[in-house]
Amino acid sequence: MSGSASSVPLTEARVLALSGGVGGAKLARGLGRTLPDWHLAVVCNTGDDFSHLGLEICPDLDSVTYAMAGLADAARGWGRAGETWQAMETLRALGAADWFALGDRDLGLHVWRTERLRGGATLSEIAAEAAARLGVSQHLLPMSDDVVRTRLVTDAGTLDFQDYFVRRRAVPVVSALQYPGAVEARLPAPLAAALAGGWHPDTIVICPSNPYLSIDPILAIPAWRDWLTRVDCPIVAVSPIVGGRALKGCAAKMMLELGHEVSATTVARHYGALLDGFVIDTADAALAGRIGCDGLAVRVLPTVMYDDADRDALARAVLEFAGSLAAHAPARRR
Ligand code: FO1
Repeated sequence: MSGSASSVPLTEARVLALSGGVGGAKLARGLGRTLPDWHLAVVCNTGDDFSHLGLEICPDLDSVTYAMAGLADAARGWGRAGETWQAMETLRALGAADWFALGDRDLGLHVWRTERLRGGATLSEIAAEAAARLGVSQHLLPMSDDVVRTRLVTDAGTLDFQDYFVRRRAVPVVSALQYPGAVEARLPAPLAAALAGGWHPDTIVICPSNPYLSIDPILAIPAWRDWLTRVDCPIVAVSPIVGGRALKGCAAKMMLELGHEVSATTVARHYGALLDGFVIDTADAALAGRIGCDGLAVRVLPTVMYDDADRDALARAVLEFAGSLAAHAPARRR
């Protein structure tokens, strides 16, 4: 297999999912297992990407790739199962930076990607090739082939994402987020080509990812926002906030620091008129009326995913919900 990895064009995809890493990857896996091969395209946040120890690291693309391929470490949510850490031990002994843990198996992907990027391949080509070579029969795409980075304005200064999230363990208090590069960034080349040919998906799913860290970098790209505002299919988001808490990561902490109530309602308001449907957890059933009062369709479902049965059940229910919205041809809210 050479450069373009899979011969299946993106236009085969019927469902497009927007995802960050850990939480989003779980639903992406369920969607992939539920839909026929190549019917799903997952677009991954690349605002978390960074250069480290001479390597190009793409955490969310890799988390989704590993999840879809069945290679992910279930407990950590990032990196590979059965990982060993001998390269890190050597790096530590040499006095190199060891705050970002690169497992031995995982390292191979970073080395290969860095070489491919230096050889002139685009991130879209590399993501598709990595996925196909690891046995994934779904389309995986970066949000852009251009460089967009997430930066956080905090009480410890303006920080690059991984410096904030991993090195400083998300402790600094966040007052604003920046996405340098977003305004100039283009849609990833395979998506731009598919859209130029008149393709559109039947459903768009915003996975239960951190809205500020994982989905906003995508929405900060004007070409993405323009397309999502115009696209003629239901857009359904799944809340990453359950019972007033984030299942993983720092979404709840950040929500508070940005002056919002920690609630699924805040997530729905954050996405606003972009959405046609919103899925909240059974723990938040009491919020359905409040969230739906401005015409947004709300579905209450068990959204906490412990295993593949949970992921598949949520994926099926989300697709059924989106299908019901399409069938009833709602007046577009955007
Ligand atoms: N997250 C951590 O909390 N600590 C780590 O050392 C770490 C290493 C790492 C290596 C490769 C990779 O793909 C992801 C990694 N992550 C690590 C996760 C990552 O930083 C974040 O979970 C995402 O960027 C947020 O979605």
